[in-house]
Amino acid sequence: MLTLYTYWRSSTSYRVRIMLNWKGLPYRPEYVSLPRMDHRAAPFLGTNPQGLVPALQDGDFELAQSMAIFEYLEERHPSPALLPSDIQRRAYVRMLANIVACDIHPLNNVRILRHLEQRLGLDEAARNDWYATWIAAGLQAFEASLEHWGWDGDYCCGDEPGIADVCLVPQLYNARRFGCDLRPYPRLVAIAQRCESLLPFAAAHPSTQADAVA
Ligand SMILES: N[C@@H](CCC(=O)N[C@@H](CS)C(=O)NCC(=O)O)C(=O)O
Repeated sequence: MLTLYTYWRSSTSYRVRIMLNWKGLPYRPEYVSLPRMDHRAAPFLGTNPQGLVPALQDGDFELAQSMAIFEYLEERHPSPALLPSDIQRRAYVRMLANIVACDIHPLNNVRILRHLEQRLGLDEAARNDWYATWIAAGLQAFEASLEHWGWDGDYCCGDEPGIADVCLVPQLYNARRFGCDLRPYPRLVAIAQRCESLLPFAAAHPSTQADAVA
């Protein structure tokens, strides 16, 4: 049985919950509260010394970083796949996923926002402006890329969701949470809506997690 160290509102944990559900892999959730700073204390630091969720335990093997967890799960449990079979399509969906994983999420993570407020003295309005700026830059790039490369279908690449969709949906959840305007991204919103109607995505939604706080 797999163990997932997760926090309901963590978008990177949300990614891994979707991956596990998509592949039909049962797991035991181990809840790590970010507001309580559980991620910076024992015992969690014994699992991931970087002090960030998610982390996955498979037997006595522990792994952190959602995208590394993705590659591990995809290789270990190739079917149902989250990568297309065609090499160029595989590269394409990784490119889209990296817009979120490398160019949006790291700039807007909790520790960055906390640093802006507590060390650099930004007020809430300035912090939200920072957040919205990097969300907009990334989502614009994602939306424009779908148009530029012209892949069609119901999802980011064709008619099956994949790793790009797995990254997109939690990022849009975060954007909504922070009140970002999503009207400039009609393709992204439509794709996410389709994904959210699928059980593996719905069952991974933050609001359905046992550690969710109203
Ligand atoms: N690149 C990492 C990022 C992990 C990460 O930053 N997780 C966030 C939650 S979404 C976290 O633990 N934040 C705690 C903090 O910033 O103090 C991944 O993809 O797993």
